Amino acid sequence: MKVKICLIGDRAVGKTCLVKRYLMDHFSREYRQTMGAKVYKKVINLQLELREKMIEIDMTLWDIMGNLPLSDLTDEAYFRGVQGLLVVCDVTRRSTVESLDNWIAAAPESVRHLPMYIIVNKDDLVNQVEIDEDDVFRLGDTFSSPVVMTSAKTGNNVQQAFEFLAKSIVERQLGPDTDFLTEQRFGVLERPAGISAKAF
Ligand SMILES: Nc1nc2c(ncn2[C@@H]2O[C@H](COP(=O)(O)OP(=O)(O)OP(=O)(O)O)[C@@H](O)[C@H]2O)c(=O)[nH]1
Ligand SMILES: [Mg+2]
Repeated sequence: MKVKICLIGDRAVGKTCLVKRYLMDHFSREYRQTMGAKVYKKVINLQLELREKMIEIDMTLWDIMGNLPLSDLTDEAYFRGVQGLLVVCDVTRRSTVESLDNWIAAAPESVRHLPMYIIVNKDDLVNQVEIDEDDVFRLGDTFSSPVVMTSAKTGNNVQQAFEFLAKSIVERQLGPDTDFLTEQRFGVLERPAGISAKAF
């Protein structure tokens, strides 16, 4: 199954570093601003616990530059076919949290209702933290989305962030597991006497 994910959020919050940590298990201190958008690919096998099956995902990651004029976000090209968003802010800069609203508001209407995770990155910089736990909970409520604290530097929660989102997308695409529901229904119904299992 193909999955397209876009990363958005202010400049220098760590979008490119998160992608590089996930894809190459690599981190660089050097800041090189992304120009426009950069597209990455990765094929993974995702275990879908509820369905007890493994699925191959052909993942495309769109790493979009942070100091893009927000009006450019309405540009169809970035979001064409997107199925989920990682909206990234920086735990050491409160302004990057405050601008999450603007990023989400600037995305096309259809995109705003897709599965989304709020990523609070740079969790390793414990002495420079500008947002507290309450802010994190509030973020989740405001955007009705899971919030994940990550560090591209240490790798903390990075793989989880990408793969939890991928799982939400896949579950949404696959819809209810009808086999599972059927099994459950057979389990709870009393089978009337004289009727074969097949006919039932
Ligand atoms: N300590 C620490 N530094 C980080 C982390 N993630 C990124 N950085 C640093 O933050 C700076 C910006 O990282 P990038 O990944 O280039 O940021 P970006 O969001 O892609 O920025 P734009 O391309 O301008 O939108 C770099 O100097 C990184 O080394 C992290 O988790 N911890
Ligand atoms: Mg970048």
